[in-house]
This record gives sequence, structure tokens and C-alpha cells, in this order.
Amino acid sequence: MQLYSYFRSSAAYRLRIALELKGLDYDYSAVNLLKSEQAEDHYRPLNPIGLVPALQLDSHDVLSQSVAILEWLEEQYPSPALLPTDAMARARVRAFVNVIACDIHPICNLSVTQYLKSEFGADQSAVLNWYRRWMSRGFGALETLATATQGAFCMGESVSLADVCLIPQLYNANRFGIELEPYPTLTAINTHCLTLEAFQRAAPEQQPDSPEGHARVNDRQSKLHRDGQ
Ligand SMILES: N[C@@H](CCC(=O)N[C@@H](CS)C(=O)NCC(=O)O)C(=O)O
Repeated sequence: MQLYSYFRSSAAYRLRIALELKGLDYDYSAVNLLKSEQAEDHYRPLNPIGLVPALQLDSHDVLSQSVAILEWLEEQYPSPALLPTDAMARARVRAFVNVIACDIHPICNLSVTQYLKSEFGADQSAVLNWYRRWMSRGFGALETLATATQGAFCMGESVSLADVCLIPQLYNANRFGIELEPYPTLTAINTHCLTLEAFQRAAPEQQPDSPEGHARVNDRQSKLHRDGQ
């Protein structure tokens, strides 16, 4: 499998976590959003809307839309399960996922905030207010949903797609300096998830296209050079 990703993309980060939790091997193809590579001719056929992620299978079929891909992974690789067996509990996980994937993420996307700047003259501080406005509304709902289950994870004591989507969204919130104190349950779940290896391996700074990843590759190359390999 080939994952088309950008280290900071929270939608791609969801997939990296799920792939790690399920112990699936994949190759990483970096799509640099800051260079608009997602809109280039070589990438568009993989995901016609021009957003990351996309997942190309060994059969060469390509999947797009992170939540659709998460559901596909769950169907193809059911163990460990990231959806509960009970229909009501599954609906709750999906509702949590949709607050993130439908109500928060699309309106805080790079192309949306670039449009706010170019078409409506928003400056960086107005854009930050925009992020704060929509993330706060969403996190308020997520805090209520997660508090109701009172577990180590969003939906009780088992990791689920809710956590897979929450942790990247909290990463975004931290990047934009969103105050997380009003969400103690979400913060505790974040701390807990980040102790798990799958979440650590999927983290932005572990990816080959992150500045830290570049540094690791350069270190390795210098060492090979020094060792005459
Ligand atoms: N609904 C899509 C959203 C994908 C998406 O918004 N990706 C962002 C990165 S997290 C992106 O490619 N942004 C580039 C842009 O807005 O041009 C999914 O879940 O896959």
C-alpha cells in the first residue's frame, strides 16, 4: 500500500494511526501542501478533489476520503477492531468522527483559510479567530460526547475511530494555539493515546517529510558517507 500524505495533514494522520494500530505496512509518498503538490497533474488522478490523503492499494486501485478509507480498512482488516460490535456504540463512534470530519475540519482547511485571505482580505489574526471559533464549537461537543463514556479513550476503554480522528485534530488545535483547558477529558485522552506506540509512530514529527524526518535521513546519509558506504 502507498499512502499519499503530508506530515502535518490531520486527515492523513488519521490514516497513519489506523494503519499502525492494525499493524499494516505501507510506503509513504509525500505530497507537499505548501508547494500545492495536491493540485498538480500527477496527483489529481489519485484524488480528484486535490486533497490528501489517498491510499493506493497493491492492486493499483486508489481510495480517497480519509473516513471512507478508515471504514474500508476496518472492513478489510477487522482486527484489532476500531468500531464496536454494538450498533448503538458504532453510531456513537461515527457521530464523534463526523463532528471532526464534517463539522470542524472542512472549514479549517488550508484552501478555505487561503480563500478567506485572498477573497475577503482576512489577515492572520482574523484567520486565527476563525480557527478558534469553529474548533471551540466542535471541541465543546466532543468534550460532552467523550465525558459521557468516562473511559481512557473517547468511547470507553477501547481505542476506536473516534480516537483515530481526535488526536490529529488536537494536534492541529495545538499548532494554532487553541486553548485546550476547557476540554479536560479530551486532553486526558490525548495524553493517554500519545503513550501508545501506534500513535507515536504516526505522529507528524516521525514522518519522512517533516523537518525532523529530513534531519534523520540527512544524519543517516552523512553516517553512510563517513563510513564510506
Ligand atoms: N474530506 C477529506 C479532507 C482532506 C483534506 O482536507 N486534506 C487537507 C489536509 S488535512 C488538504 O489536502 N488540504 C490542502 C488544501 O486545502 O488545498 C478527507 O477526509 O480525506
